[in-house]
Amino acid sequence: VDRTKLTYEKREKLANNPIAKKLFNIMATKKSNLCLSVDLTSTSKILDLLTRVGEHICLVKTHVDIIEDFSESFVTQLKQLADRFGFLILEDRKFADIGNTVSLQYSKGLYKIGDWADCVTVHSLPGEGVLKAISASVNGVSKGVFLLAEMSSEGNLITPDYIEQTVKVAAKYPELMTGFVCQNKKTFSDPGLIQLTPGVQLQSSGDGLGQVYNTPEKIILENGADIAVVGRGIVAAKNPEAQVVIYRDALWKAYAERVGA
Ligand code: 5IU
Repeated sequence: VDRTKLTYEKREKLANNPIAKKLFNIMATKKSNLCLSVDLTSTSKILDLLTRVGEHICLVKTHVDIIEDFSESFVTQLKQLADRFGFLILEDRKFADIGNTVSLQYSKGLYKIGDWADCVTVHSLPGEGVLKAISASVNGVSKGVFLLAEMSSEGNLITPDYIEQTVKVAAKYPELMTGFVCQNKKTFSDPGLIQLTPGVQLQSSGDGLGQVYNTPEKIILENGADIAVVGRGIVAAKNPEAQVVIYRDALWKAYAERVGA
């Protein structure tokens, strides 16, 4: 079967990873397949934006290492907003080291990512030791991984063989795998996994630094995305509250058309 024709409700039942189940459930309940990438460097700006747009998103994506005033109180407040508005937290850390180092980066240091992030992004480049390490670190707590199978940036070095091997290795970790970060429908077929697709914007086709943008319609209807990641399209808009609704509606409409709802 074509996974992209199934509803999020159906796919919730097919997911093995508890975070994937929760995400499918949140999407269906909130009618939102929008992930906001809050690439801001101040905690008050992040918290303020999320207070204003949190009701419209299913997931927030953070880059905790760009924040200049990170604190434990920020994490507490972020989690409170996630509970209040019903969205999950994805730390886009793109782990890419040997397993032992990744388990330290996941659990230790200033950020203790494993304590608060529901899911994280991981490169398959180092081999399956990365997934083994995170599996061991989560210790029975419900956590998830989005494995990078493709990138949105121009000239990235990922090859068809790399993509194929990435999908193969992921199949060994069904309890941990929330989904793939990828750009194409054909990249994987398991309906219990989520396709997270960045590089989405209505007003431009690139950023001059290699980012490539597609429209909400293209990534949902043609490219098979389940969740769209939007950063500057909303964050840098004059009126983020208005933009978030525009993106949310466009993405949901495309999904509804795709599943024939
Ligand atoms: N991001 C990408 N492309 C990728 C991956 C991650 O853009 O292939 I993997 C991240 C980078 C940034 C966000 O945090 O997604 C996109 O932000 P903009 O919508 O502002 O370009």
